[in-house]
Amino acid sequence: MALCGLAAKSKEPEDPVVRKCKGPAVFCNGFTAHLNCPYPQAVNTDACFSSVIPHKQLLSTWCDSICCKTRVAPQILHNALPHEFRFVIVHQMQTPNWLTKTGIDLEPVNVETIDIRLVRLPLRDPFETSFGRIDSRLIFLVCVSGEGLNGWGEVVASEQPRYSYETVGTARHVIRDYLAPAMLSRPVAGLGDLTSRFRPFRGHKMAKAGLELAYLDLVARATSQSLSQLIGGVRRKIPVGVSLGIQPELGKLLENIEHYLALGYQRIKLKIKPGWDIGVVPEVRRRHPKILLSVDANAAYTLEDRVHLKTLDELDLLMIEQPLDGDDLIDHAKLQSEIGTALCLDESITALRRAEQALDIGSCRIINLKVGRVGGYSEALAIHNACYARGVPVWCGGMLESGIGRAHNIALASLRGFSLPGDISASSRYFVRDLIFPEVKVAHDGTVEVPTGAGLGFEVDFDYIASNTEAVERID
Ligand code: OSB
Ligand code: MG
Repeated sequence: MALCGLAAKSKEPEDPVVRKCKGPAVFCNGFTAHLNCPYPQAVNTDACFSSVIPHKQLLSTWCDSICCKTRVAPQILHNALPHEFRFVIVHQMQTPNWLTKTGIDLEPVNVETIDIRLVRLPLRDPFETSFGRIDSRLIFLVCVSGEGLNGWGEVVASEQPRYSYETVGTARHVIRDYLAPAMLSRPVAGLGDLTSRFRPFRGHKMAKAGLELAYLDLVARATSQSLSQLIGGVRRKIPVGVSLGIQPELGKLLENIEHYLALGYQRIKLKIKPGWDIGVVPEVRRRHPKILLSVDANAAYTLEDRVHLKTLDELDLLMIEQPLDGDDLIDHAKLQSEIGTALCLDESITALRRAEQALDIGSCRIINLKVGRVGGYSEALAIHNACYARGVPVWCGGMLESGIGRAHNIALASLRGFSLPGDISASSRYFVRDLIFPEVKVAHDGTVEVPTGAGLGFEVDFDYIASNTEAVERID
């Protein structure tokens, strides 16, 4: 494998405790660190060791996992690697102590009012997944006020219970009747305080997350920090990919792919379903042999489709996302044991415990993290930390958020463990006009800048929000 070759050729003098060898291993302090990079499709390409960012990041996760599994100090692995890769290890050595921390301790905040608001945004193009098609997005905004400041969050539930059981309607009911009163009952003494007030109410994680997001934006503004800073983010730019819906015909999909690659997006994710899979993905791979390509089935298959799904195993995909049921871990583990491509779970990962169980039984090798799906920053940070400690890559998923939810996703994806491109596209990928300014932009290198201003780091466009509001309600 390319890395082994390069490692063996390195001209560095040998460190006394590290022996580089020709085979796929480095001996470090009596441990053997196998150089089996979990992303062969990335390391085998010529581009891998150039300055292409996604590959560096894949490598970074891999190095982290080597240090973690072998308990080899990063410095030792650093010495064993050729020069080109040492920056990866330098980052690892600078990992701050937040890794062991769960939750964030904050000053008590007196939340006085909670506004919930439904805003309809037309989509530029219809978006189709295995569970349905939409042509506008009903955005659910939450604005909490207190200490003379506002904090904004977004509830990512959809209008219909298709991606998950939550809907805009259920979230409105649960926030209005249970969560908001719990939040308003006394000053909120921290994220842990808020989550423990929400815990007695089962499920409804998107509703809970909406309030957590708004609260954290308020706290970040009150303490003049960006959300990224507040949660311990380390990235100034985040790599992004694009999720492409099911199209009426292959030609249209191929056109879209060209379009987003030309804009710089670092990874293409194709939505698949029975009938829009093995006739489509191989053709995309044939035309784009080197791109980072993944597929997302949104639970459209069962284990009986395993032979069918194995066709995808030949295509050097970065991952297959949520092929089986949203509730399932066990069948995914069976499928993962039979195919080489990494499975990634989205719908199935609803909490830290589920994530740990999934990893323990081998249901997946990658996790898509969505702050809404897991109930907020608190649980998302915990899952992130657990994955980081195990060397499991995570990436930030999306739910067709407005700029407000998108800004929260950017903050989350600035954490160290988000080593794969997220579904955080430019505002203009979905909307003609967004609810924030400046709108989210994707640079030509396929990255989004992490803003440094207080809170979300974007201005909220009240006028545009007001002109598109279908319903608004104040709870105090
Ligand atoms: O499964 O990741 C998903 C959109 C809505 C619901 C579920 C998903 C998606 C996407 C689009 O894939 C992600 C985005 O660009 O926001
Ligand atoms: Mg998904």
